[in-house]
Amino acid sequence: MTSEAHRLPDVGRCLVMGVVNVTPDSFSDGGTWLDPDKAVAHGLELAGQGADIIDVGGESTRPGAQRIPQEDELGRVMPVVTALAEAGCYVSIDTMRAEVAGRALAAGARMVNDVSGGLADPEMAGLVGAAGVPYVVMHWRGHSSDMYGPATYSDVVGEVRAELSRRVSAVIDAGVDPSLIILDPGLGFAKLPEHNWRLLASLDLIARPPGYDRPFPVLVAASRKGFLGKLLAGNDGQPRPFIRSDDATIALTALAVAAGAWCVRVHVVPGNLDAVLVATRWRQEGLAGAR
Ligand code: PMM
Repeated sequence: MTSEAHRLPDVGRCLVMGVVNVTPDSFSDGGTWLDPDKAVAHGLELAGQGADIIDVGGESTRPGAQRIPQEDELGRVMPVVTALAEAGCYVSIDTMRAEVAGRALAAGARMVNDVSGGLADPEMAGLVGAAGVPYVVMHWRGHSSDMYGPATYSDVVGEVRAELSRRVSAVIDAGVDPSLIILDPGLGFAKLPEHNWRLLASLDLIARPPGYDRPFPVLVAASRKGFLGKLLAGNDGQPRPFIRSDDATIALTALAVAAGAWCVRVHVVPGNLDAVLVATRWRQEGLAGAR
C-alpha cells in the first residue's frame, strides 16, 4: 500500500467523475457501453476530456431494477477496470458488493463508490477500511426494486443527515479512515424531486452530519436524473428525455460547486468541467471576500 492510497485526490478544484455504466439498462446510457472495448474507449475519452476519476459500474440502480448475480457484475466491470487502470486512469468502482470492490481494487481501482453506504453488504466497510482507499458513502434506504416506497420524510434534510451520521459511525467502526469518507445525498434514491431539490439546497448541512464537526467532502450525482427531466417538462407535461438534460446538469454542476461540492459525477465531461472551473473561481472569490 503506498501512501497515495491513503489520501483523497486533490486537484485544487471540485473533481469531475465521469460515468461508465457497463450495464444493459442504466436509465440514461444503458446498453451503450456494455461491450468492454466500447466501455474502455468511452472511459479513455472521458479522461482525455478532463475527468479526474472514471466511475465504472456493472449493476444498474435505475428505479425498479432487480439485482444481478455477482458473477455477471464481475464479468462486466473487471475487463474495463483493468484496462482503464492500466492506462493510468484514476478508477472508482461503483458497486454494493465487497467481493466486486476487492477484485476491482486488486486490478487497480483506487476508490469505492457504494450507493448503499455499506448497508447492502456487511463485508464492504471492513474491506474498504483494510484497503485504505477513499469511500463514497451514499444515503440509501433499500434496493432499487422499490425505489420510491421508502421516499417518505417529514424533514428530508434532517433525516438524511441523521441516517448518514449512523452510516459514517458504522463504517468508521469497521475500520474506514474518517479522512477518506465522502458523503453523497443519494439524489433519486428513495427521493422524490422535491426531496432532491431540498437536499441540493442544503449541501453545507449534508457535509456536516450530526456528531461530526469537520465537514466531509460531498459528491453530487445529479447528471441526467429524472428530476431534471421533470423540471424541464414541456407544455404537454412530458418529462424532457434524459439525453436532453445535459445543459441542466451543467447548470446544476455550477451551483453545486459554488455551494462547496467536492466532486460531481457526470455523463458528459466538457461542459461540466467548464462549469466546475467557473464556479470554483467564483467560490474562491467569495471565500477570499469573506476573510
Ligand atoms: N447514481 C447512480 C449510480 N451511481 N453513485 C453515487 N455515488 N451517487 C449516485 O447518485 C449514483 C451513483 C445512478 O445513476 P446512473 O444510472 O446515471 O449511473
